Amino acid sequence: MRSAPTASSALSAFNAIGAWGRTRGDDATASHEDHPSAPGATHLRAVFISDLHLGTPGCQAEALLDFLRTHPSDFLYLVGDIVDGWQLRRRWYWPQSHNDVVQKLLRRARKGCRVVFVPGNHDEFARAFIGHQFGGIEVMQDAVHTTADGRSLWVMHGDYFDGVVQCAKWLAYLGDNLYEFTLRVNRHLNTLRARLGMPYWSLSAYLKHRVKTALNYVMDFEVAVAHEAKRRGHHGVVCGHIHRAEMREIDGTLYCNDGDWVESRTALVEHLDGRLKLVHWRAGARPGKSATLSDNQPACVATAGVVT
Ligand SMILES: [Mn+2]
Repeated sequence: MRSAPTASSALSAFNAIGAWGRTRGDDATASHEDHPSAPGATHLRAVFISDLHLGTPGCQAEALLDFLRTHPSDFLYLVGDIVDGWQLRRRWYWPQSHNDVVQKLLRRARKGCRVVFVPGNHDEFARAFIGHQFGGIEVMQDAVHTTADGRSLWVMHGDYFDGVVQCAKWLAYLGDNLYEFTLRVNRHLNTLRARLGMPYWSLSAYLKHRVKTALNYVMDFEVAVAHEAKRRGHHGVVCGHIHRAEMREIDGTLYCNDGDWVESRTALVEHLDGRLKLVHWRAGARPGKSATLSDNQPACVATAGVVT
């Protein structure tokens, strides 16, 4: 566990990131401009994104820039793990495209979009700035968004629930292909074990058990988050953190997870009439070509939650 950052160390982290400290003059360097009239761009009421992990090679900044350009909105919620302070401290990685994302967010705030940043565990340094603004971006512990049709959504990252759900060290989740691969490895492994006179040991059964534990964790997380939202008197909740986009009712509370921009490239959007949708941004997708997932369809079946 990390101790809470002091205001000065957090400030230097912010300054180190550089772009955050600049609130003016970013137009000059912004290579990606807003095109509100981009063909196919739909004006939305709200956009929720999280787990961008800027500052890591895994961040899909170019796809995100494409997505942001074609999804203008009145509200933009940055639901945590936007900048990966943990990784940046270990190894500096800040390409131009990551700068462009930050410039784009600042620009959006300047152009009248209400941008709210709810820090997560990877950008916990920003928690020292709760109640402050950076270039028009409001930093908040958590937020409440009221949809056009009057629903109250509690917006927070979700890492608080790690402790609640009592997750042991995180386990990797295996997709189907990898599972098939383990079955093959298992066969060879046991041929070898048999040759060495050792008893049969099922690698696949072992891994299956681990995967089941991982899936249980995701379920427990979702239920815990939804119940807390209900306890607080909200109709629903929007969170991130486990990198698993989802939208479904849990005991009468709407659970929304906006996914991530490391693996699944997903966002939650609210249309002008209050309809909520998960959007999965496809590789090379052009405006209007993104897949809009239905309300109860998981965004990524093959990839699953990784708590980071
Ligand atoms: Mn997180």
